[in-house]
Amino acid sequence: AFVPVPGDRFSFGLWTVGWQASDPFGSATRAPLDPVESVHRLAELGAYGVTFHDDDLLATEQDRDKAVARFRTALAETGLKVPMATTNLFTHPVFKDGGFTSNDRGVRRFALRKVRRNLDLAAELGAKIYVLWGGREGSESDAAKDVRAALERYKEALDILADYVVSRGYDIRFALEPKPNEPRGDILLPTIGHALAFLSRLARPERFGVNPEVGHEQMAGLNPVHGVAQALWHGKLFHIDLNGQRGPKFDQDLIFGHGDLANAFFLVDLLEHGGYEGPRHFDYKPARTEDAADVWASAAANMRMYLILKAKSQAFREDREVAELLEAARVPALGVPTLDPDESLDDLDSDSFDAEAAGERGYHFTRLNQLALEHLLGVR
Ligand code: 3MF
Ligand code: MG
Ligand code: MG
Ligand code: MG
Repeated sequence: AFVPVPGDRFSFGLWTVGWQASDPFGSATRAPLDPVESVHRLAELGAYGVTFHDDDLLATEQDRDKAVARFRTALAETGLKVPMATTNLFTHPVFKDGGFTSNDRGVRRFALRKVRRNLDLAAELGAKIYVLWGGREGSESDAAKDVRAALERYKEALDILADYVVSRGYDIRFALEPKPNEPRGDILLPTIGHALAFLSRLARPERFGVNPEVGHEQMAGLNPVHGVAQALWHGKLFHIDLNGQRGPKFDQDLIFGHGDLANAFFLVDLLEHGGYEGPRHFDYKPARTEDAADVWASAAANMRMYLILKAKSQAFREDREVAELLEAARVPALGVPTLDPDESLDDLDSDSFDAEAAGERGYHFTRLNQLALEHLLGVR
């Protein structure tokens, strides 16, 4: 049980297993990983897909053409798919004040050129989603950035990229990835809500959705289950970055479920029953303490954890006592429209509703939550 197969649609970024574990206070603890090895290892572990930033392909082979050719061969040998690709607009010093929203116009033009080149490759490799994480689109000082101008330039860049994709006939949609801070003090589009509001102002809003990351919402003190549910409600959950985080602190990128486990349980329940059909993408970092072999144990742990939580969520839903408690808690009743189709606000004047009695009635959410946690703990 809990053995992943490609049908589970698990995917990993090359930058996850390939992270060499350098952090602001310490140098790398692991050697660079050949993307070809990552593709083979991930396929052996039962993954469905691999994703990449343009620069990830160059980890061990500096010649881009050769690197791409070797990557393609590995994909063909393993059957691994490329459901998503993205651009690194954050590592090189040129992007220290951002890419699309750098105060330097030359940098903004360079950033667009870098994205275009990788978009072409993404289309060739069959990617359907292109993620845009604006890691350095932000500031440390409010004097340094005209936020309204920055949003205007952000929109300009995304409108240009959407036009490009349409003009080339690419079957690609974009997913904005929110993050509140790190590496910048404040990052533009810090949460799912900000991103959803922003994308509605783009010239081709239908081409844009979000790629929420579990830990990024938790860094902002927010509940990813609520944010992801809202993205689903808007029809905008194009992709997702699954990982773990323990409260509002630096971006931990723990293994999925190794942060807030109860939150991970309800997120899996939402993804499995809320109509999300995209890949289950892990954006985690193997801990800095781990060696080259541990990396693969950590990759496997993400998928195993998801499958365990999926089974637990299924058992929770099939439990008769849970069904009764859901009913008692009036959870299904929230699906009923508040007015009948032929009613208007005036008709409520004749309602005989007893507010005192309703105010005294309990919702029994405690028993429901306890049952969910008991399923999670495996005692039911
Ligand atoms: C940083 C991230 C990014 C994005 C990636 C786009 C390096 O916190 O989450 O990973 O996910 O750039 O997919
Ligand atoms: Mg993260
Ligand atoms: Mg991240
Ligand atoms: Mg991410």
